[in-house]
Amino acid sequence: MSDLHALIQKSAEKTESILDELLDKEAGLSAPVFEAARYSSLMGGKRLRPFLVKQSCSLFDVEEKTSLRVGAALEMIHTYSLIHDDLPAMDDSDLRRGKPSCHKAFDEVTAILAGDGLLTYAFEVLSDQETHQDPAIRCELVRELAVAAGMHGMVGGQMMDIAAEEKSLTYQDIKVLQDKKTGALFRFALLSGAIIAGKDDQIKSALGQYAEAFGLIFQITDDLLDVEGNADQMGKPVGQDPDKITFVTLLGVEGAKKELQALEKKALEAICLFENKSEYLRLLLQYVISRRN
Ligand code: GRG
Repeated sequence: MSDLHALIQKSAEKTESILDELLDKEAGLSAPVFEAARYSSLMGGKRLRPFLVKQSCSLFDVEEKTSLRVGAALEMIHTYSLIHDDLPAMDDSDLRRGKPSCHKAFDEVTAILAGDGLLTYAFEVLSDQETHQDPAIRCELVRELAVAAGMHGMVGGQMMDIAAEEKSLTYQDIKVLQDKKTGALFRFALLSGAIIAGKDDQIKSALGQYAEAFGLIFQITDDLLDVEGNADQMGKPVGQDPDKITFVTLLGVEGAKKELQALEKKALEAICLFENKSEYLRLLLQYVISRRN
């Protein structure tokens, strides 16, 4: 497992450095939006999504420059979603990763614009020929990320989450909601290597099945951390909304832990066709299950 930790750390450093390179420092009247985008993009985070892009790309020997740029574009979308989620109109959160959230460090207008800027810049990066020489592959990456991030994916899931407040949801409802809200970006990450390498539907379906289980494992762990976690390690308060229906309120702590084991088994089965090349995807499941932030 220590190998995996070192690999995640190295991949996170490379993601930080490409984000630093891609995100300009501008002078003049537009400077605050650049500063706020850099502030939120370079303030840490586990960089799990770019790591998944890297692992998916490693299965098919994709060039590192391509996987880094795809990972950076995806991280920009993730960062935009966190900036907007922290706003008073949504989660109203003053802290993110233990530091003032974007609208607290700057102001609401700048935070909204920084989120919008990161969202659109992600597609500028993906569609640039520096990302891949084949325009058909760039186009497929752009389309798949748009589907994952937009109303059919993350934005739709966030709407469902907000609209569901005070409604009683079933396990199936929560699964659909979370699959869109957090699962869709993980799915894009895991499919990215197969898209770039032009792989067939059988390969994409195997990665899709792993992604579905991975997304649920990530979310159930997140819900468990909200009950059992430590605010200092999480970098934000925990247990803020005890009335919210989550996997843990529906399954109970022990039920949720059992579900994690079943999902880990499913995910492992889905990627067995990749044999040794999927070693880190296999180890990553326990890493996510035992994470403390
Ligand atoms: C505003 C369109 C829009 C969408 C927001 C994903 C999301 C939708 C909001 C985030 C709310 C939240 C905390 C969800 C729980 C799961 C999650 C995405 C946690 C944060 O992801 P990590 O743990 O974050 O990968 P780091 O800080 O490591 O990057």
